[in-house]
Amino acid sequence: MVSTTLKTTKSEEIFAAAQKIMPGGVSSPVRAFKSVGGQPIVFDRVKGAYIWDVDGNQYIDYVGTWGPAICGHAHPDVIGALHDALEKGTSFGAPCYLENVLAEMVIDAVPSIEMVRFVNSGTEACMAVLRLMRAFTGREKVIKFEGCYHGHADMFLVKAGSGVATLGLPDSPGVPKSATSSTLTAPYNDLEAVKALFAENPNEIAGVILEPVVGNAGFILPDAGFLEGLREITKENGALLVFDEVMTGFRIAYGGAQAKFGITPDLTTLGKVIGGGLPVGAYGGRQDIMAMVAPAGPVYQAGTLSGNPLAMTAGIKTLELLQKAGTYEQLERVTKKLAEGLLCAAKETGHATCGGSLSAMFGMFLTEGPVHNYEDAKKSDTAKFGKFHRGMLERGIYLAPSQFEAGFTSLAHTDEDIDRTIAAARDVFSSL
Ligand code: HOZ
Repeated sequence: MVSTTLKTTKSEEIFAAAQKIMPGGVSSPVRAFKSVGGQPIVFDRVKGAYIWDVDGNQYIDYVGTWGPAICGHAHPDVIGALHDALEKGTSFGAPCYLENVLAEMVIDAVPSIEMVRFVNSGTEACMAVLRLMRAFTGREKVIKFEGCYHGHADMFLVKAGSGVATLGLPDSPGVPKSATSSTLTAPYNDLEAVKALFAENPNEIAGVILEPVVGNAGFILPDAGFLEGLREITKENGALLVFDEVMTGFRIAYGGAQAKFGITPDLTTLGKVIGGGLPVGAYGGRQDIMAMVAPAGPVYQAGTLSGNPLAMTAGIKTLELLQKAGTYEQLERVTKKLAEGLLCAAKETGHATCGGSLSAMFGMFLTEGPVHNYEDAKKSDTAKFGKFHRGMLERGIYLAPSQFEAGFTSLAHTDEDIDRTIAAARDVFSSL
């Protein structure tokens, strides 16, 4: 679909050149816009709640670099701290006091985390946590949920969300059967399916990993009792419960979804917000489990850039900003207003829709709903979503280019931004 009102000549030129030198023209699949049609815009700069593309168009941003920009893009305090840190060097590959500072902040905030290891991405954190789950329990099998995404490591590319769901890909070629033969799957929000897997695999399941609020199959909330049920079932079976809070950590609440819902897993993975926009991941949890990680214990995991001083600096400053009074109330209020406004705009113009928000995360499916799991999410009208996405882009609103990704707000989004977004949605829905 070619845009009629948006001038994107430079974006088109750059993306055409990119496609000749990088697979699909991108460094990560979803941003290529393949599922929504049209070409991606090429970013020039970001600030607060806004993006400017290389053609000079301005957009209100609801992707927030896929989660990290919770304080708004290029927050002056984060940029200032980074300037100072840059003067001291860009990478140490050696212990650095900033790691202690961020580790203590994470341990203070996240109920399950007594010790933490920093890595460079959410994918790395999930890979490492799986090895640790297996080492600690002496068991190989793991349960994940359909549509949940835990990075692109072999063992997790089974019925995965995010780009795999967006592009409608089968489980990826190149992943050996042996890598996924121990990965069991269940529908999200289905405790009976989880109980059945434990019954069929007695004393073989190391643990259950999930997004406590799903963001990678679109925005899906856990049903009442689901997280509690998983906590009970894993305990009863001597298995570990792992929350992948790469998206939800410091976003759903300062202590993550586990603090919001009052359910404490054994281990947690983090990313995005704790890096303040620089590449970071982390995994942490019970001290007796984390003590198995090398060099304290035998479970190997390493990284040259792990604990990088710039990433630690951006993370520390971002968490400091989030600690200010009223932060999460503001995020909750603005996001609720946005989600309710979008749903209302769709319904009043005759489009089936469902969705909602929690703190600074939101989503809308173009189906009657309700959506409790990935099968429900797949009933969405993705062709209509593509048209909606393009219409919003043409009106200066940048949404995740996939029906199967959650949306993110920030402290920089104003009521005026939200009003403009809802008005644009009403206009687009009226035209569909
Ligand atoms: N994991 C990101 C979305 N959940 C990837 C986005 C991208 O492909 O750019």
